[in-house]
Amino acid sequence: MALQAAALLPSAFSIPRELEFTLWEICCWLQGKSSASLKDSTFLGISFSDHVRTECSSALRIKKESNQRKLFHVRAQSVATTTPAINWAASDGKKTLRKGTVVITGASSGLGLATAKALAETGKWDIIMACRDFLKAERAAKSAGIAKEHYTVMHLDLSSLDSVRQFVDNFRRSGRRPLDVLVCNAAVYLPTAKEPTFTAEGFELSVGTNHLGHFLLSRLLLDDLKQSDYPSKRLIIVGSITGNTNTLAGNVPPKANLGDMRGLAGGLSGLNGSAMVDGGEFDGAKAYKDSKVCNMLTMQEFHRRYHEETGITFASLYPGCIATTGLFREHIPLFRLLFPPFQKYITKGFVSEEESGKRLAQVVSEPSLTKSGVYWSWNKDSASFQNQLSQEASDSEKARKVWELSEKLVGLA
Ligand code: NDP
Ligand code: PMR
Repeated sequence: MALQAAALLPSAFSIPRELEFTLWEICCWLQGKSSASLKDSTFLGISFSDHVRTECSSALRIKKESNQRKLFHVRAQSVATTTPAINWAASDGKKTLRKGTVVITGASSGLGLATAKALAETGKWDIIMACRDFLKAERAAKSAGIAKEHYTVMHLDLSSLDSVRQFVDNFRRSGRRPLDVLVCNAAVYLPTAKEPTFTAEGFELSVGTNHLGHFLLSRLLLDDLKQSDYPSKRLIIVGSITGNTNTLAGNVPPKANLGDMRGLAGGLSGLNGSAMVDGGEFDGAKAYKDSKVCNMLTMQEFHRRYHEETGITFASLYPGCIATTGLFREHIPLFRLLFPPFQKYITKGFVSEEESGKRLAQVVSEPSLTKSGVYWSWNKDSASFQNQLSQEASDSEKARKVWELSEKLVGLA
C-alpha cells in the first residue's frame, strides 16, 4: 500500500526521492506527541490529514498484533496521493475503495450533466465539473438534484489554451489529487455558421474547442492520471457516429474528412490558410464531424503511446443520439423541433439524456469496461459492445499526424 503524502506540499518544495520513511516510523514519531499536538502535526512541512492519522493508528494496532516489520511504506514525492485507493480494515480484513476523482468537461448540460448525476448517485465519486460558465453549472447541478457533497465546479474554457493551463494549475492546487478519470465531453456544434469563428489562439472554434482544447487538457493531466493508484484509471474522449463514415449517419453530408490535414498544419486560422482541417471551404457541420474524428484518433494514439507503460484505459464512445441536448442550440428552430421525433420514430437511434449519462458513467466506472483503445456503443437493449470505427477514424498514420500537428499548435512541441 503506497501512501504518498506530498500532495500536501507546495509545489516549490520537493523532498529528494531517496528520502523514504515507513509509515511505522512516522506513526511512532506522531505517537510520541500529545493528542493536541498530534492534531496539528506536520512532518517536513507535511501536515497529516485526519485519514492519514487514522491510517497511522490502525498501522500501530496491526503492528502490535502481528509484529510484522514495515507493513506500510511511504515514499515522499513532490506530487502524490493523500489516501491510498484501496484501504483495508484491520478488524475484518475487508478491502474498501476510496472515492474516485473524476473530471468531466462540459458538465453543465446534456451528456456531461447526466453523467455527473449518474456517478453522484453511486456515492463513489468526487466529481469535478469543468465548465466555462460557473453559475450555469452550479444551477444545473442543483436542478439535476446532485447533492453538494458529490461535486465541485471548476472553471474551464476549452476555447482558450491559457484557460486550459489555468484549470490544470487550479486542479493541482485544489488538493483533490490524484486524478483517477478524465472525461473529455464538452463540444460545440455550429451547423448554420456562414463564416468561421475562432478560439482565443485563433483556431477555428469547433476543432479548437472539441479537439485542441481537450488535446492540451488530456496531455497535461496525463501526469496526474499516471500518479493515481486507483485500480482502473481512465481517459475517455467522447466520439460520435457522425464522424464515422462506415455508418448511415456518417454518410449524411457534409461527411467528415481530414484529407491531408494541410489546414490543421496551417493552424486552422482562416487568415493564412483554411479554417478547416482538410484545407477546404469553411463548413460548420463538417468542422464538428472532423473534430470528432480527431477525438477518436487522439484516443487511439494515447492508447498506442501510453497504455502499456501507464496502465491507463483510453476509450471513446458513441452514447446514442441524444437529440434534446444543447448541442443543437445553433441549429434552425425547425431542425430542433423535428430532430427528436425523427430520431425516436424513424432511425430509432434516440436516447434520453438520462440513459446516455448512464452509458458514459459505465465507461467511467464499470469494471467490465476496462479494455483500452476501444470505441464503445450500445445496442437496442442498451448493452455495451465494442464498435468498429471507420477507416479514417482508425487510421494509425492519421492518428500520429493529428497528434504531432496538434502538439505543435498547443505549444507542447
Ligand atoms: P451540450 O451542448 O448539452 O453540452 C456540451 C457542453 O460543452 C456544455 O456543458 C457546454 O457548456 C460545454 N462547452 C461548450 N464549449 C465549451 C468551452 N469552450 N469550454 C468548456 N465547455 C464548453 O451537448 P451534448 O451533451 O449533446 O454533447 C456532449 C458530448 O456528446 C459532445 O462531445 C458531443 O460531441 C457528444 N455527442 C452528442 C450527441 C448528441 O446526440 N447530442 C451524439 C454523439 C456525441 P455550456 O453549458 O456553458 O454551453
Ligand atoms: Mg442523423 C441510423 C440513422 C441515424 C443516426 C443514428 C443518426 C444520428 N442520424 C441518422 C440518420 C440520418 N440523419 C439521416 C437518414 C438523415 C437525413 C435525413 C440525418 C440527418 C441529420 C442531420 C441534418 N442527422 C443529424 C443532423 C445533424 O445536424 C446532426 C449532426 O450531424 O450533428 C453533427 C445529426 C445527427 N444524427 C445522428 C446524431 C447522433 C446526430 C448528432 C450528431 C453528433 O453529435 O455527432
